[in-house]
Amino acid sequence: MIQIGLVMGSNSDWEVMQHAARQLKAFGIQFEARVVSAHRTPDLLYEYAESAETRGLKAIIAGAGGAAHLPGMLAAKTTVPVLGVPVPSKYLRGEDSLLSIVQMPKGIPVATFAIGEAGAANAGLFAVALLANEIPELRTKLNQFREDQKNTVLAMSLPEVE
Ligand code: RP5
Repeated sequence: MIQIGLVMGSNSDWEVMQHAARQLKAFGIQFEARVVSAHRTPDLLYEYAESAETRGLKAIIAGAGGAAHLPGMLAAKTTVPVLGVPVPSKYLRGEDSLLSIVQMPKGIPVATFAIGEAGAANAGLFAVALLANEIPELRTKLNQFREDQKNTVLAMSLPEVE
């Protein structure tokens, strides 16, 4: 059963949003990846958000660039948690996307992540953590991921000064 929705405003967002998909896949999470544009396919956005709960989605990761209203509009139409990822934009490097996602007025929350790849990957990891509340094996995997990451850093060395 599909647990996580991964949506983005355009296929041009995939380069960034694939980093969320990679994390979900690494943890064996079933997800669906779709292009849903807030301003170009608003009816599809409504339909997607309205059916999210009955379709069993536990969270929706939504990435968009520019005036990035996709995560906020999804959140307006469902109480399934929405994780927003600001995708870097051409002229303002995603600062516009970040501000339009993070500055939600009181009442409709969107959990907002960093601009770009790190934000997409962390949104994926956050979705895993949400699911791990109900799935102990996932919690074990997540702890192992942290352990491996720690050991990678502990094994880091720096060059000698000449
Ligand atoms: C937004 O506009 C998308 O999320 C994308 O980041 C940006 C550009 O879209 P394209 O012109 O590449 O389709 O809707």
